[in-house]
Amino acid sequence: MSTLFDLTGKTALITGAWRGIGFALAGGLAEAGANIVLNGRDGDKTEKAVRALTEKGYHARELIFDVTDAESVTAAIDDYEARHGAIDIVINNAGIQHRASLMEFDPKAFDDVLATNTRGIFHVSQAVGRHMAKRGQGKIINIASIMTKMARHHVGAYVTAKAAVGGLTRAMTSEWAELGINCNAIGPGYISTELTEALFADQAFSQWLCDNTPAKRWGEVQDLIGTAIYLAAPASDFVHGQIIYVDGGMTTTV
Ligand code: GCO
Repeated sequence: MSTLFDLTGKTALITGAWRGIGFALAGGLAEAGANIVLNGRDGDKTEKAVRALTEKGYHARELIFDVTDAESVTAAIDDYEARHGAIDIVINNAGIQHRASLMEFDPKAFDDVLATNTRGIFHVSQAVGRHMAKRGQGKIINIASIMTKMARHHVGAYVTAKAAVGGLTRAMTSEWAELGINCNAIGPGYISTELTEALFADQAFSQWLCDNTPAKRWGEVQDLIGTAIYLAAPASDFVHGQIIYVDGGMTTTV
C-alpha cells in the first residue's frame, strides 16, 4: 500500500505555481516525495516560491516560461529534460480570470483567458508529452473547474475555457493513454485564493455559495492536495480521461 501514493524519485512540473492552488499542490506533491519544478512567468515571484519550498527541505527549482508562448514552452521543457532529466508529472494549473458581462466582454480579454486557461495546457502537454511518450509513462493533471460543466454570469470566457479543458483532457486520453500517459483533471469548486478573493470578501456571495454547497463552506487549497497526489501516483495508473470534482458537492445538487 505504501507505494501506491509514493512520489519519491518523480519530478513534477506545476505551471502557474508561485501562489494559490499551484503552490499548494507543489508543496503537497513535495511532501509525497516528488522533486518540484515551479513554473511562472515572473522570475522573482517564482524564485521566491522555490525558496519557500527548499527552506522546508524539499527539492525544488524554477522553470520560467509563459504557457501561451508555444516556442518558449517547448524550448524550456526540452532544455530542462536535457539538463536535469525526466518530467514525470505535469499539473497544468496556470489560469487567469476576467469577469464581465458577455454583452460587454472585451474580445482581447476573452482571447487572453482562453489562451492561458486552455491553449496553454495544450502547449505544455504536447511539449512534455513528447518526452513522456518515449518513456512510455507520464501523468498529466489538468486543473479544470466546476465551470467545466456549469456556468455563472460574468465569467463567460472562463466557463468556455474550462469546458474546453474537459474536452482537451478527453482528447489527450484518446491518443495518449496507449502511450502510457495518464491524462485526467481536477475540477475545483470555489476555493479561497487570490483568483477568488473579491468573491470571498463579498458576504452576500459567500452566503449564496454556502447555501448552494452541501458542505456549507468555501474550499481551501489544501482540499485539493490528496486528489492531486492520487492522480500523480501509481494508484491511478488505470484511471484515464476523468474529471474529479473537489467542490463540497456543489455540482451534484440543486
Ligand atoms: C467566479 C469564480 C469561479 C471560480 C471557481 C470555479 O467568478 O465564479 O472565479 O469561476 O474561479 O474556481 O471553479
